[in-house]
This record gives sequence, structure tokens and C-alpha cells, in this order.
Amino acid sequence: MLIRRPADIAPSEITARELFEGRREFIRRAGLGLAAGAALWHGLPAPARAADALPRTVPGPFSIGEPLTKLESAISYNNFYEFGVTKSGPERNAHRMQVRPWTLRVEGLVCKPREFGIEELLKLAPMEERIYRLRCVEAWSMVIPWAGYPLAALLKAVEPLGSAKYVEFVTHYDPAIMNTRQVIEWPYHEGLRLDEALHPLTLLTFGMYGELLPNQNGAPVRIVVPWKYGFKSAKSIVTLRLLEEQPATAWIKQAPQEYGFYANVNPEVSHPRWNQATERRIGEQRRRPTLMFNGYAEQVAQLYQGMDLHKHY
Ligand SMILES: Nc1nc2c(c(=O)[nH]1)N[C@H]1C(S)=C(S)[C@@H](COP(=O)(O)O)O[C@H]1N2
Ligand SMILES: [Mo]
Repeated sequence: MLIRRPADIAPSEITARELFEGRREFIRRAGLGLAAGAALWHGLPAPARAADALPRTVPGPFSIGEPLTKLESAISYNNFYEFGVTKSGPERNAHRMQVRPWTLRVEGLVCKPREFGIEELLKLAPMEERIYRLRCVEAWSMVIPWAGYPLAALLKAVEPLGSAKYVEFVTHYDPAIMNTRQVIEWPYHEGLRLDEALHPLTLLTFGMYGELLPNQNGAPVRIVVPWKYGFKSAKSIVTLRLLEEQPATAWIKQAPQEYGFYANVNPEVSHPRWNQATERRIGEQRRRPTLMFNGYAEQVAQLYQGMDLHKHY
């Protein structure tokens, strides 16, 4: 299902047509079960959609025209350490997580702290499909059609105070179903500077390939920050906290000499244990050069003007 897309075909047309064949397989592998059945018709002249299906998406900005990673790879080759440290662990184990009901709490330096139920959150802003690269610090990358809307839409709804400078994400942790060995500190936590969080590329993400997220990809709601290494894109988030000070993150606590707060994809700065100048697109044999800011330099380079990115890695 390697999709080569002529420039004149909208991503929405491609996903409706080409992804249809993979959809049965998707639902089986992702364990989405009956509720997702109605969403089979996503993008087609359709009967009523189930209440808990992904809302209809519109094509969003910033999509790239590169071949999509095979669905089968995107849902079976994952990093989700709470469900195991191997790539196949999350697909095997993440079905144990209950993703309904689910609430996301937004708190800290905001005028209107509150909880959002997942159903309300799904409808807060128009759902877009955006084809983004995701590049892991381990030097592999994927191209995935995500579904979501800018995180800025949620932040605006709670009205950040002038003193808010950072956003911290805390993800779900349940020792009864997740790794209890402290591979990294649980719950997994990550953060962004407020201007990064408000950037229109930063996507509050609910789906992929036209369906709700499979658990192993961070259901029911995750962040996707496409110009940063994948570890910034926290999965299965439960709390979003606005702060004045830069939050400590799970990976910085784990290995501060290897993982920085910014984690911008940067081919010019080596990871202490490996070079970061090239990457392997999952499904390809050859290595390709890694692009500055994962190819999104035009959109985000100005956020880091005057910063030494060798120091702020
Ligand atoms: N909660 C949580 N979120 C997480 C991780 C994790 O271990 N736990 N791994 C991160 C890393 S290292 C990567 S590369 C991406 C992988 O996302 P994907 O499996 O959907 O491709 O998720 C990120 N989000
Ligand atoms: Mo990663």
C-alpha cells in the first residue's frame, strides 16, 4: 500500500480510495471492534456514523505528498514503553487499556481550568487530516495521515494566563496493565514551550488512516509535533498543565546528556551514541538524509532564532 500521489490529487481523495482496502485489516489488527465498523464508510457517501467514530475530516494544511507508510507497519512497529520495550510489545499489550470513558484535564496557569470528556474533545474543532512525517530519535521515520486539530484550539478554550510559558503533558499510567519496571519515569511526561504548543503544526491527534487511533498509537488522544523527535509526541494523555517554568520530562530525567528539552530533529547534532544525519523510512532499505526540523524548517525555524541548537538539543 505504498501510495505515490500525483501532486494534483488531494490527500483526502487518496485516503478515501486507497486506504479502503486496508481498512478491514486495520480494524482487525487495531482491535477497534464493532464500534469502528460504521467508520468503515468514512469518506464515502455514507450511512450514519457511530457516535464514537472519528468525526469526518477535512484536508488540513501542511500535508506532504510522500508515500504513506504501510498501515500494517504503523500499527505494529511502535514505541510505547508502558506496554513493553520492544517494537511489537505495544501492539500485543495495549488492548488492555480502556479508552472510554476518558477525560483530559487542563490545569495550571489558565483562566478556565477544566476537564474535557473525550466525546466533547472530539468535537471541539473541525477534524483535519494531515499527512506528517514522524521521525524517531532511533533514526527511523514514517509518513502517517493523522486526524486531529491544532492543540492551539484547546489551549485557546481554557485561556492561558500571561505568566504561562510552557505546557506539560502527563499520560495515562495504570500499573495493573502497564510496565511496572521503571524503564523511564511513569507516568510518561513531556513538554513544549507555549509558542511551540500554539504553533499550527502541533496537532492534538485522535485518529490515523481515517480511523480512531489504535491503542498502541496513543488512543484516545495524543500529541503529534512533527518537527521534533517522536518522543515529544506523548500518547494517551490525561493532563495538560500550563506552567511558568520548563517542566522536567521523562527522557531528560532518564538521560539528560542524550535527550534535551527541545528535541528538534537536527541532522547536524549527533546523539551521543549515534549519528543523526540519516534515517530509514520504514518499508525502505536505503537511508535518506534527515532534514532540518524534519522538513518543517520553513514553518518553525523562526521559533529558535538566536538559540544555540547544539546546546539546546
Ligand atoms: N506515553 C508514551 N508516549 C510516547 C512514547 C511512550 O513510550 N509512552 N514513545 C514516544 C516515542 S519515542 C515515539 S517515536 C512515538 C511513536 O509513535 P508511534 O508508535 O505512533 O509511531 O511515540 C512517543 N510517545
Ligand atoms: Mo522515538
